[in-house]
Amino acid sequence: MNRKLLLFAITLGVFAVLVGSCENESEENRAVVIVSSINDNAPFFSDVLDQGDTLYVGGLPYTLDDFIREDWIPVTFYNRPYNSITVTQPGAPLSDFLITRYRVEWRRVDGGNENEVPPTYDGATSIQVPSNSYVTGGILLVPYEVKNLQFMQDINYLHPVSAGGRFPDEYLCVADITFWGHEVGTKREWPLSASLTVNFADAVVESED
Ligand SMILES: [Ca+2]
Repeated sequence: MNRKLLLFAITLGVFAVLVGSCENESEENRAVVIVSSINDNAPFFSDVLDQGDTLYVGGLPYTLDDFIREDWIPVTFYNRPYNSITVTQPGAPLSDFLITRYRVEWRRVDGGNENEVPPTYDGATSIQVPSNSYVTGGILLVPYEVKNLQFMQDINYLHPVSAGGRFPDEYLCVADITFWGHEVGTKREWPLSASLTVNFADAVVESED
């Protein structure tokens, strides 16, 4: 094989690899699903303790009606049909996408103790997003047990700074959320991610008697 023929053969080989790669990508990406919005495009305030209807009686905290509220947030997904070679009509069953699970990971952004964040949480869901559609689902962001952790209790109204607690204080955090799902009719999982600012504090809404 002379030099020119060898170069031509190498060029053909590279071209074949490139075409093969493109075909593989189009096979794997008939739809592009994104997180269009999370918590209606707003940061989330997490109340670590709900004081109920009565905050104080006779100058003392009235705790019998206090309770912890779990936090749920809306997440909107958008499924955009996508491929460059194979034509798939919007609305075709193969383009529908099913969100099946998610993971919430936390980090402090206020310079505070980086270990004082909620533990990583894995949730399951089943949110089907038809092709060329927006769908909003709800996910559990902060489970009950998180607000029972000592560092969370330290910032509720029962633990003021004057008594050795940290109230009023707040923890500024970011929740990094990864969703996984797959096209309906396939098993190949795809991740998509979003982040949300979450501030933990105690919202005391009633003045002392
Ligand atoms: Ca109360």
